[in-house]
Amino acid sequence: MPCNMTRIKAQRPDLDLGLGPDLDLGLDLDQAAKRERHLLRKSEQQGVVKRQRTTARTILPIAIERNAFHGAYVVRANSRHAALRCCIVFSQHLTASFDGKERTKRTILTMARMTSDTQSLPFDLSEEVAHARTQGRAVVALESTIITHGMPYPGNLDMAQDVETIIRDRGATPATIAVIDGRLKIGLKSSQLETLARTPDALKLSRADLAFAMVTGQTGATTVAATMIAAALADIAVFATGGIGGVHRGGEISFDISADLEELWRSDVIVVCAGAKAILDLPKTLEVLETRGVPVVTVGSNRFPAFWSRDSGLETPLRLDKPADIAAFAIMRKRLGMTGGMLVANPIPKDAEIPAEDIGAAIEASLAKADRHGMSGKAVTPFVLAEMLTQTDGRSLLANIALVRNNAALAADIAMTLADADQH
Ligand code: PSU
Ligand code: MN
Repeated sequence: MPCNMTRIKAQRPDLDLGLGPDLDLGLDLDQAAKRERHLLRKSEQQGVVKRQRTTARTILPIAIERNAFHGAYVVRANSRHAALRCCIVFSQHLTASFDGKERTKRTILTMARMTSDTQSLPFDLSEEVAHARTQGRAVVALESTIITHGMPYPGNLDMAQDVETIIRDRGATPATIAVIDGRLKIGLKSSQLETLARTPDALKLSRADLAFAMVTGQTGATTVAATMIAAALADIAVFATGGIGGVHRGGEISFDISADLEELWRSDVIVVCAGAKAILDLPKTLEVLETRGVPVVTVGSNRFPAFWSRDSGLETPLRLDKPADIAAFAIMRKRLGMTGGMLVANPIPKDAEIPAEDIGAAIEASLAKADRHGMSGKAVTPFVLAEMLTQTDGRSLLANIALVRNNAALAADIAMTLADADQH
């Protein structure tokens, strides 16, 4: 979106809007205007391709969203300069679409606060994601631990690429999240995705160590918990994964309870999964979610699914069958002022499932082996998943891929409905 300096000046009174002296946007308009003019001149001299590049880096990492889901306009910027662009475009947008002065005031104050808070956000939006934001398009977050610690190469890469394609085909934009060389990435370029899929020693990052990887400049994959944190930070409302972590069998003795559960009640993200893995203690997992007030909604079934199998033998706490109903549920929670995420359980497609009676022995054997090897902490889940692959002769992997694809499609549909609701 090229910027016209004359218009900036003309628009400046809109930023005041009779709000009085308490509003200090803290922006050096003249300085930013000079820089903007310089960039535009430079990019014009360098031709169209270069111009796009400049645009993407300097202007696109901003987003102005009329975000009903978050109850207010949200302004994102990765620099002071971009923040200024935000304010300008935003003010044009405001005059076009709003007349309620109170709302306008609140919005501008929020904007001003965010402008100073977000001078340098510690994450990078991929060009694709940044572009989607400026267009108000739906974005779906994807985790990366499933790539580095959940499946072997090259199946993991195929899965990761497929899932992104499925999301794009449904009109939404995928944002695979990971930390690369200390930078939190919201959306990966295909070359980055490929490199990550081939990095078996990437860290497995959860709430405890996300920031650690960033300050030590390391590369790591985000679990459900860390992906939720990143998605919430980047205002991505929907996230697709395979299965969440939960209370492990024997958790009452080992105290092994995934940080995913804690995050589900903390971060405002809708997590679409195929239930929790049957290697866990599912009744206890549901109890924790119930205690923490996390809605658990199964799609199209009265039974909570168990990842590889459609039926865990447990009743689902809640059931909704349509993406639009799930979106409406999330919006109503927001309107009631509720924070925290929700879990959408999407049973694996029938033709891909491994019935519970077929997989039970493999689970027992894998858990016993983890025990014999004295596995603990974050190593448990990757170990058991890898062991399941051997125990089922690769069948668990095929099922895993099928269910992630299925979840990506549903997440995209939910995100599209939410984005649509935001436009109205
Ligand atoms: N489900 C999969 N494969 C995985 C995981 C889940 O099919 O690799 C990962 C997710 O990233 C999840 C993590 O957040 O395992 C949970 O690990 P833990 O149990 O250590 O919290
Ligand atoms: Mn654990």
